[in-house]
Amino acid sequence: MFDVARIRADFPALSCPVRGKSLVFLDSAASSQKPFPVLEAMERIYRQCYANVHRGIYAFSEEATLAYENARERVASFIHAPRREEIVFTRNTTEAINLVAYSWGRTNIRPGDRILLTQMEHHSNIVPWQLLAQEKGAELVYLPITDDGLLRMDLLDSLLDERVKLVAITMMSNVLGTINPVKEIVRKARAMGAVVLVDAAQSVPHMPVDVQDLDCDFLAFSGHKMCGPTGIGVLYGKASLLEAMPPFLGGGDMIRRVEWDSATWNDLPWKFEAGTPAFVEAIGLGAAVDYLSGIGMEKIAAHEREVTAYAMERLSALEGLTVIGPPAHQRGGVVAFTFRRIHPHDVAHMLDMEGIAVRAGHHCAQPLHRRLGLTATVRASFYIYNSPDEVDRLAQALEHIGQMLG
Ligand code: C6P
Repeated sequence: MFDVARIRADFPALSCPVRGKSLVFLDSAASSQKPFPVLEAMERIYRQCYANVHRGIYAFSEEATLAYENARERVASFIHAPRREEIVFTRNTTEAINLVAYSWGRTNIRPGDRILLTQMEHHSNIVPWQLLAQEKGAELVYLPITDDGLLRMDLLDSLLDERVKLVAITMMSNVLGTINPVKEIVRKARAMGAVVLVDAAQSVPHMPVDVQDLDCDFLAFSGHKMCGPTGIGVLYGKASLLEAMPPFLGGGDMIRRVEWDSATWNDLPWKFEAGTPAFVEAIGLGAAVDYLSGIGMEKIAAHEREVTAYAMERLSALEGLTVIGPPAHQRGGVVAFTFRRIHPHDVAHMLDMEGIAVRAGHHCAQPLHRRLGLTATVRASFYIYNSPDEVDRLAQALEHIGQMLG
């Protein structure tokens, strides 16, 4: 039994009234709320042992360093990374993908090479590759989607030829909710000698993810979407690849020895962590990982499937409402839709008046919206603390908006 009421009690922000109503927070795909254990873990460092990490030969610094490296260990085991050195802390998914584009990409991509993406990528998994392709004379190729937002897997083999050096795909779309067959894509791509990066911004927070089982080369995600703080993200990379890559940023902590005109690099993962890291945030992420593991990722995924299926049923029944993307059994907790001819921003604004927070716009996926013949959608996204009652509140509010606007 998934006890939503008990989980909600862990999230102080959820009991803050909004516009005189109880809050219905349906925008966790943008960023999730934070539970007490995460807030407390960060406060403990600031109050009890705050000092810079990897630098001080004194108790506070040693304790903070230990907590920071311990958070790395917990993140590694959360995604089943074989070695903790394969976990590089970044600011977010976007920075993790850019790190690979700058460091691996600039070393390995040559004129005429191809980078294979899909039509459902977030801008963070498009623009870094555009910059790289423009600089290197490489070409971007997109695996098309069907009208219901599934990947055209029937076209994969024909697009995956020896020119493709990198495949960069999202595990779950932030707009369609589609969960992609990443393991199969990785197997085919690796058989062709391509390196695979998985954008796991929407999957790691919501379902079990095992990098060894996927066998991907890189995987990127953000702490703030999984109950952790902002300013901390993760790049998982296979050690053999990370070892061979040049640094991304230069500065303190990432070096072994510095001469006037040259330097040598620190070991993994610190080679990629220049400057004072966001160590308090990393410690908060470690607490978030413990919190989610305590509930169980299988249970979280099952709960979100249930709420999403209910939301699709309730919303699809509303006159003039069109949900985009695949059926509930092929998606995670994201439901984007259009409602009559009402502008998505107006829908979101009117829902806000009822204390319901949703996102409206292109959700950082303009090419995908264009492919669907849309400029914007309204998006409700669900997490551990959302209940079917909140779906009812959303459906009732939409019905009311429909009646008001005719
Ligand atoms: N999507 C959304 O509302 P950052 O901003 O770096 O933490 O995450 C970027 C990102 C990358 N890939 C996918 C699939 C994503 O969904 C996101 C973030 C948020 O959908 C904010 S635009």
